[in-house]
Amino acid sequence: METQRIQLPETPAFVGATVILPAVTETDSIDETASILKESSDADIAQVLVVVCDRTTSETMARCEGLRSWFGERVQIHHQRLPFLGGAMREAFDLATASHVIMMATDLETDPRLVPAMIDIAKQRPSVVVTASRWARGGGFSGYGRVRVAANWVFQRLASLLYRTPLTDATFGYRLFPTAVVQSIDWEGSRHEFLLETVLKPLRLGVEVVEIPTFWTPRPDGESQNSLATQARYVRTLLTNRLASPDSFRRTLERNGR
Ligand SMILES: Nc1nc2c(ncn2[C@@H]2O[C@H](COP(=O)(O)OP(=O)(O)OP(=O)(O)O)[C@@H](O)[C@H]2O)c(=O)[nH]1
Ligand SMILES: [Mg+2]
Repeated sequence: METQRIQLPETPAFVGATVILPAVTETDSIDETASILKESSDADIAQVLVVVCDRTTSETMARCEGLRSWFGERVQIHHQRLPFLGGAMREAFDLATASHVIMMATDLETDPRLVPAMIDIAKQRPSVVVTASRWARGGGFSGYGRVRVAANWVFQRLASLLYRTPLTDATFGYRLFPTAVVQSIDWEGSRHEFLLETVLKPLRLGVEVVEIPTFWTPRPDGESQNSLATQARYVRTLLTNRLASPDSFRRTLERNGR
């Protein structure tokens, strides 16, 4: 058996977006997300990829089904096999069919009103990753807690130093990617540290990442699935992705040498 590393392909144009919506306990915030996306970006959304898990409540499930009233046949509800948020996103990346994929949440912490700005950048520069930053000028936090904001700032400075990047928010899981890029990378993270990995690996592979400011406000309903123990995993993700050879981030294709 021969193996071959996948080259990062070019993305010549924005053709449409796959919006990934992971859901566990959200209710009204799913409807509000849908309403904002429909109003602002309907023509650009080709696929709405909802990811649910065993812990997704029946009320949340019903709201996810209700997305069909907004987006019709474009909605696909996927029940994840791999566990946790990283597992949800990794499976969604492989199911995405549009030219670009938007990784976001259904708890309104990833402001859906930013989607048109992300797509505008993708239309002009289809090969770049667009990432939302709470630390960029014009962004910010409300209700995040002083200690958490301080710890987040220290971590962001460390990320920026280690990866030699002017980007200001490595941990926020709100990004647009060329689909071909995410499908060419060998992802590892299983929990929320995966969100960090999604900027570190593209950066080390030389993909251009541009950021736009966003303001973070806490979720209006449902519960966070992120814990302190999960956040401790971010340090390991930051270090291992810095030390590894970027070539090892590319997926391998197994080929029969016949
Ligand atoms: N399908 C699926 N969705 C998940 C899982 N864990 C979290 N999510 C969803 O992913 C989104 C972000 O998760 P949160 O737990 O709010 O994480 P976070 O916003 O990064 O962390 P906090 O700042 O603590 O809220 C939400 O829409 C969750 O419902 C999971 O294991 N499976
Ligand atoms: Mg959240």
